[in-house]
Amino acid sequence: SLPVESIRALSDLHPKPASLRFQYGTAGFRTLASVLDSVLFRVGVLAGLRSKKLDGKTIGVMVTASHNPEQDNGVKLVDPRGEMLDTSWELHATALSNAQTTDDFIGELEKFVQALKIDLSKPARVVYARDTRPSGDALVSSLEDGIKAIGAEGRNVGVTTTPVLHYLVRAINTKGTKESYGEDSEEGYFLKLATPFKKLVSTRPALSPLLIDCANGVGAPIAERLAEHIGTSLPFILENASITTPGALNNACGADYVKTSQKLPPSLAGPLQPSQRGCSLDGDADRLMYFYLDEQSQFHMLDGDKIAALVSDFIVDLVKTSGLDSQIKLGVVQTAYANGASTKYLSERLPVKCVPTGVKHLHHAAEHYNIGIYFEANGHGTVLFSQATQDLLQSYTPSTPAQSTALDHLRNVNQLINQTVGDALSDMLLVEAVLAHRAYSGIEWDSLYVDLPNRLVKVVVADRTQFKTEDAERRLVSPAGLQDKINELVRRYEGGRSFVRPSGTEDVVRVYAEASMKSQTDELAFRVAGLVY
Ligand code: 16G
Ligand code: ZN
Repeated sequence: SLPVESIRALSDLHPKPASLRFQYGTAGFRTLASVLDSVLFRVGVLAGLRSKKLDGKTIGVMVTASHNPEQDNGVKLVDPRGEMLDTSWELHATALSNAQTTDDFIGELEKFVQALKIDLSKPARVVYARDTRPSGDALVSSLEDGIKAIGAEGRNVGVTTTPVLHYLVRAINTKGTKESYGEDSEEGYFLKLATPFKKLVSTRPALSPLLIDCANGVGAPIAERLAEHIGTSLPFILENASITTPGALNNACGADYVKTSQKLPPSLAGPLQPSQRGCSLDGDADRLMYFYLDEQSQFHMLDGDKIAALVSDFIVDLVKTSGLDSQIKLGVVQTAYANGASTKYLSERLPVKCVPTGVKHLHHAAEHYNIGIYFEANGHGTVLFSQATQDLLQSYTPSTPAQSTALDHLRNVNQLINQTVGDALSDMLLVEAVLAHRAYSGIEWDSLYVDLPNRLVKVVVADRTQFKTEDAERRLVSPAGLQDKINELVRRYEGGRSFVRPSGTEDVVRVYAEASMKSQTDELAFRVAGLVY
């Protein structure tokens, strides 16, 4: 039965603030760090129960608020294969976090254990980590109390990136099996990335140094250690690496800043030379944006859609050259935020599917292909190779030297990619490897297609739950009649497209618009926003 006494004693140390309602959303729980203590404790208990439910498999817990301001924090659970928490458990997490008193919490737990038939005699294992936020240390202590209360075994990884934690969960759970993912240590992670990268670029002319904007977050120390493993094959120049300066995290820098403002972080105006490649990580290093300055020092952004185009082309070519194109079906997954020009470009080359926002939707859709490529425009993405495809890559015997080289490259690409979740550092090495093979500079990569001007606007509304969508968020079904009005507006703009959806992470409604001309795009976005307000 439940260790009620230990849960009660420890739960009393982590009371839920009255009048607050928490929700496990697309990014787990995320809000002001100062109100998260009880949530962390309860997530510790829940992680233990999830592990017991899955026969003692190790569950991951990541304490981070990604690109949010420094005073926020958050927490999300990672399932045994290194993937997002199963959707059905999101509701359980929300329910447990909102129990008002310790008694209510224990009552909810008892109901929950019974309903899900959780065998409490099973072992429980939890591995956890946090980003560099100053609030992280105390929140991890609260989490540890929860892990202890349920009698689970905890492993603290300390300060690391979200993708490293996902990697570790998969590595721990596949240890000693034929699907082994590598050593279950940060060292194992660096080797997983560095070894295939060095092989991929070894026959290519040396890459020029890459400037990396670390958002003053955990990407900085991890990139620094990755650099030691990468060596001279790709020199890193780390910028915005001040992880102890109060208020610096994600402040006017990082991947989200670059994507939303479509500008170079002011701190990079000096360090980034014309024609040099640069990229930005977000606060937990699971998003990546590229950019460069042209000869006129004009800023150009290469977002998740451009990464998808670059990577898809490369993989399509390798599959064809290796002689495996009849056996490997590729596909790309995007969301409604994908630039229309990228969707057009990709659709001319391979199947493209559109799904609702959020990694879990993209990830699951990508699993339907032998090789599934997914990137959100915001820079979060990865490439999934099905197990059968990985086996095929191992067993296939090429019949020409060209096939053999392409096969080697495919094997290395498969190794290099962190397939558990979007990983800015893994994606960055993948991009660099493709650029080396294509002999592309930023300009050539950028010219694969020309982005349509686009604009994103946030609207604060009385009740965002009134906004309901269908067709992968491209159409509103509620409030009634609103979509018709949007359609009518969109028709008046050349190349116009616009959609409205409630945010899953903020109490706002988002409006996206694109059109052939910049001024028209802004006008369309604001007029649609006017309809929503
Ligand atoms: C979260 C999602 C991200 C999505 C974003 C949308 C994960 C791990 N992250 O950050 O994929 O793009 O939310 O936010 O799923 P929004 O709903 O506020 O627009
Ligand atoms: Zn992130």
